[in-house]
Order: sequence, then C-alpha cells, then structure tokens
Amino acid sequence: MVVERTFSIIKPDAVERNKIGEITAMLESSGLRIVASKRIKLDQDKAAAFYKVHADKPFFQSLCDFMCSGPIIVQVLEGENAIQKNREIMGATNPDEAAEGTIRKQFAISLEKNSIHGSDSPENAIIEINHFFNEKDIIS
Ligand code: IDP
Ligand code: MG
Repeated sequence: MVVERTFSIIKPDAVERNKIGEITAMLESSGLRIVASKRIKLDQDKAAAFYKVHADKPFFQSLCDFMCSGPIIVQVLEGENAIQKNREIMGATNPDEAAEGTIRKQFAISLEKNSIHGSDSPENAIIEINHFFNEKDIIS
C-alpha cells in the first residue's frame, strides 16, 4: 500500500461553530495523520485561484465569498491511500447524500457550507498542497 499525502480544508462554517477538534478527531480515527496544519483567512484572489476549476459554475462567486467569510484550517494529511480515505470519511459533496458516519453527514449545513474540502486525485493533491505549504513545513 502506498503512503500518500492529501490536502484538507476545514471550511468557515465548521470553524465558526468550533468543530475543528471533532472533525480532526474523525480524520485521525480514520487512520490519517496531520503532518501540517495552519489557521488562515483566504482573500478573493486566493479563493478564486484555488477553485479555478469551478470558475464557470453558477455557484463559483458564492463559493468564493463563503470561503473568504471566516478563518479556515488548511492541513496536509498523510497515510495509506490518504486521498481516497479522506474522501470517504468526508462523505458526498451534498450532505443530504452523505453516508452515516461521515464528516459532511454530521457537520455540513448545506451543499455549499459542507464543512470540509479534500483533494480528489494525486495530481490535485500536489497542486493544492503547494498552494499553501512549503515542503519544509510538512513534517512526517
Ligand atoms: P467536493 O468538495 O466534494 O470535491 P466539488 O464539486 O469539487 O465538490 O465542489 C467544490 C465545492 O463547491 C463543494 O464542496 C461545495 O462547497 C461547493 N458546491 C459544489 N456544488 C455546489 C452547488 O451546486 N451549489 C453550491 N455550492 C456547491
Ligand atoms: Mg472537488
């Protein structure tokens, strides 16, 4: 099994409700290890660059506004199969469709305010990690 790294954001809706610890505990319980973490606030340019794959979607501006609306926690998670494992513990994008026991099922308040982001592929994990962290700041 390959040890991978993936990128995670605890989104503003969850930070605002003081859910950092509970969400982090679920990530750790799934076998993932947090190897870098910081609390930041996005600006519009950074949010738009991060979500540029969605630039032509009708929800793009609202998503960027939401992601800039308060502090977030950006993290690098490491473990076997980390990218897929993280997507599984996150649950479906729409909390109405998220499985029992997933982070989005438990914490998301809407399709937009769905509490957590996770990379969807090895290529995007590298790109997304590099948006926020230098290699020297990731300690396995
Ligand atoms: P993902 O976060 O599960 O990978 P994506 O399709 O990449 O889902 O969408 C990125 C984020 O954009 C979602 O997590 C959610 O916050 C928001 N989003 C996705 N689809 C919609 C929508 O139809 N309306 C409002 N917000 C959406
Ligand atoms: Mg996505």
